[in-house]
Amino acid sequence: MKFMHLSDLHLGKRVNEFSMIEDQEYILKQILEIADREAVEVVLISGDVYDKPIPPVEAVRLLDQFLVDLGKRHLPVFLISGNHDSVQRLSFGNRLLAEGGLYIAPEYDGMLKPISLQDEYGAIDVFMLPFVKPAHVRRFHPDEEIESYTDAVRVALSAATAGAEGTPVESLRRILLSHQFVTGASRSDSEEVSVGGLDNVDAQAYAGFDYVALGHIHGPQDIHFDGEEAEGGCPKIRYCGTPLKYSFSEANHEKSVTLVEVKEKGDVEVRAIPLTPLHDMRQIRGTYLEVTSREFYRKFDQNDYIQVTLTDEEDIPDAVGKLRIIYPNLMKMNYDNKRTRESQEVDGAEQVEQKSPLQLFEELYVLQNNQGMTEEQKKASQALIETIWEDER
Ligand SMILES: [Mn+2]
Repeated sequence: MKFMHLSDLHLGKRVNEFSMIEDQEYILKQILEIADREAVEVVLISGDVYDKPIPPVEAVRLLDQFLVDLGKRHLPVFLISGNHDSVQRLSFGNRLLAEGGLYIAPEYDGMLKPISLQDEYGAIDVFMLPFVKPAHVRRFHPDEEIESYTDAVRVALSAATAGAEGTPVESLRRILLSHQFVTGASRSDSEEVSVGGLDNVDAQAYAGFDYVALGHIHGPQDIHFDGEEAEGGCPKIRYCGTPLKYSFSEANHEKSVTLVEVKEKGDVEVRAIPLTPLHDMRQIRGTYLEVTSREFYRKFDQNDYIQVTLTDEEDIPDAVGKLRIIYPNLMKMNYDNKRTRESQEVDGAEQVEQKSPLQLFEELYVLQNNQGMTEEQKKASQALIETIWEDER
């Protein structure tokens, strides 16, 4: 059976104040084309469907359209909530929607019952564990010792029951959707994982599954399972990543969807299909003259989401406004020069009182620009200071 594994759509997200909704609409269409081309049979969406617990209307519309488009293709869809979603809001109507093949994980209630699918090799049980914290799991398993996220996931999964009756355990294949930070995963800037790093789950907690479709971490990556081998081999554990770049730390990612082909027990094949965004995310650097030369910008799409790092020693007046003429989707601009590289300490009050206004101003200038004033600038400043003082008398 052929699964498509998606996660972290973050519908409704704004990146550096730019709405991503058009980019998201574009990429969801591309995902549908891939589903058609690859003859995908089941879609898994592993959390962070929306960017916010109360998503904007256009994000709700977009998800609705995407689910309708999948429904038209008669593809069963499994969807769990991530830490950005509100599990109660996202799972509204889930018992009714399940009738139509749209399975949305309800709020965690201490149980984990699978939906059973059938293919030529027998039954495949699909389990859905929405994003959980230790407190969620503790509430339903008060007798278990749950101190960490690893404990929470382990205990939650230990309550997993078998779905289809009659399929012998040794040939039963088990798929899990989960949205957690698994130990060892490499992060990027857009995840908003809680700081402190106490939220990680050891991969061993996922023993006993054939494929674990993870969400939460935004770069696509396989997770190495170093636990004791369960019967039927190690699980394949993978983050499929976001369909779009959501921070400049992801500028060099290749975004993709993950296709998972599950054959007989022990035979799971994973493939990434690259996605091409409406606007790429790109970091460029150079002097103002360099980055505004045609020779420079004709090598890529000027409509990309751009971060410019200017290396000029002197600030360019209204640089953002000017750069936006060439790069309309300029998201960020910063300087990398002597001024931004070095920081200096400010003197205490006593030393300040002994200095002349010009000396103080000169120090401020050096602090900001990491170079002294020219003689001309000194003269102009001195004249200005005298004029101001004259007025005050
Ligand atoms: Mn996320």
